[in-house]
Amino acid sequence: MPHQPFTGLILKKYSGFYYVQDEAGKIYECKLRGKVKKQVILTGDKAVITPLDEAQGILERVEPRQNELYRPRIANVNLVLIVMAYDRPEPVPMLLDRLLILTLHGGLTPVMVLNKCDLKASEKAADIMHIYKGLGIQIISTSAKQRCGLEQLLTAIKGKIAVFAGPSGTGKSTLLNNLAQNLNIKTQEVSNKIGRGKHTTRHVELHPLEGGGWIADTPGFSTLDLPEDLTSRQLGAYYPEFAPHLEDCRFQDCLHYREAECGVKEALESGQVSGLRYHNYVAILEEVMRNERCYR
Ligand SMILES: Nc1nc2c(ncn2[C@@H]2O[C@H](COP(=O)(O)OP(=O)(O)OP(=O)(O)O)[C@@H](O)[C@H]2O)c(=O)[nH]1
Ligand SMILES: [Mg+2]
Ligand SMILES: [Zn+2]
Repeated sequence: MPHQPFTGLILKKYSGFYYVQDEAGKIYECKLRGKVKKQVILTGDKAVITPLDEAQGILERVEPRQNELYRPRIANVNLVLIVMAYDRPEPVPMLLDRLLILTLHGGLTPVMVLNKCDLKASEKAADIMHIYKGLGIQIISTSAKQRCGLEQLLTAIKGKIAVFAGPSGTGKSTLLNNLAQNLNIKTQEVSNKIGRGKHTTRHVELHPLEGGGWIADTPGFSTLDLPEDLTSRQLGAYYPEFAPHLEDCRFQDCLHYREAECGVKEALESGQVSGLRYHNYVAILEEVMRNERCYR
């Protein structure tokens, strides 16, 4: 019987081979059809392949991608798991806000993962749970150590391509190892055969999870620099708690900064908008405005 082409997901590239997973979870080691060679093909791309046998195929072409992260270079990510810890290290709200802005500005969905729930929540972690609960962002408490909350995390990732983000030491690698206990054996065999350490280039790999969904093995954002194209006018949109108060701003283009008669600042006074969030907003706004003055 001839093998029919199908569309699968590129889990990784390695030495001229592309590892493409079909809907049933089977992975094919693929070479490129000669004519597609000039195209940039990324981990996360959806690719049409023609199987040669049960384990090998020819990559015919890639489908247009939804989006692309640059560092790491990976296509079609739609979920960012922002990992903070209950303690050790204490969460840093400013980092959290910057990661949320990077995620939302990239058109991706954030999920906050508060790991190490086996530890007593630090003051900052308690603040964060309280403040961010009202923002419409899903928050999942986990302990990679005690294997708690992992089911919920798997449910959030289901059907999605996810990357981790967050400060060092919060447990991203430990979470990945625990989630990927269900790692497709074939992928593991492949990576064992390849071995690591010989090659300095880090290849981005997507790990298929049980129940569907994939997670990348490298953090989604390698820098906390604000997006280059972020404008001061856009910033407020990434603070969803401002939205109900915008109609009380006198100026339509209010930046909620030095303007008089500002609904957001009134909400800050009355405690409806968190001081911590507002102060982060102002600090980030000033940074964006400095960049605007320098480069535009
Ligand atoms: N108590 C506790 N410790 C944890 C948990 N998860 C991870 N750790 C520990 O936290 C430390 C850092 O974990 P990693 O997984 O290396 O953290 P990471 O986020 O990958 O850090 P980077 O790779 O530096 O960004 C390790 O000593 C882990 O054993 C947890 O749920 N509870
Ligand atoms: Mg790590
Ligand atoms: Zn305002």
